Amino acid sequence: MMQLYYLPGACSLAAHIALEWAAAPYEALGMTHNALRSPEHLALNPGATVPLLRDGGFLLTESVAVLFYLAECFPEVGLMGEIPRDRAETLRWLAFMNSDLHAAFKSIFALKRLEDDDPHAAQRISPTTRRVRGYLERLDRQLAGRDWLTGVRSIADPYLFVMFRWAVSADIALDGLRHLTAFARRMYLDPGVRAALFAEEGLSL
Ligand SMILES: N[C@@H](CCC(=O)N[C@@H](CS)C(=O)NCC(=O)O)C(=O)O
Repeated sequence: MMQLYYLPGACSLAAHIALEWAAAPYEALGMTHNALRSPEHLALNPGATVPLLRDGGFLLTESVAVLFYLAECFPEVGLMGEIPRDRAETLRWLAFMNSDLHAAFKSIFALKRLEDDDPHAAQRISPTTRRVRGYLERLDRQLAGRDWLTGVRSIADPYLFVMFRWAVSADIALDGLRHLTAFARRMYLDPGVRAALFAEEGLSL
């Protein structure tokens, strides 16, 4: 049985949802920041990050790789796309979110942690916040007329859902992003999403 190591609400939530969508037999192991840095865990996962997926002797990190692996292991669920162009679209949006949006959120959250002690931190948040808002506008435009980011449900969707939740927790203005907020509402009603959220945060909505 696969094991997913996660931090509640972190990027690992995307893999958690993908496991639910795949109806895969799996075990979700909730971690803490300290537990990730324990010597036993560092021996498995020297980067001390989630998601970490364990499949027998195979240990895999990096959200995009973990999501891709899950889509490949459960091809009947069709979470990657059928034809090369659909699969490329899935990777296009995953790459955009992982390298641009996720990275920008990381700086916002790091600056917010400094905000109380460092007067410059607050000033440095605004440009990154504007950049994130621009990325979200791009995602919103892509979702116009589509229920899912690429047009069909894929592993890009749970990643987008995590990015949406981070936007809410980072107080990014979401006004006017009606396609994105409608997408998030649909995701909150999805049984797989609800199961993963319930396991991670005890949220039933
Ligand atoms: N490039 C990695 C980044 C993973 C990452 O930064 N994960 C964060 C949570 S979203 C983490 O594990 N942080 C460790 C910690 O906060 O202690 C990926 O895309 O999976």
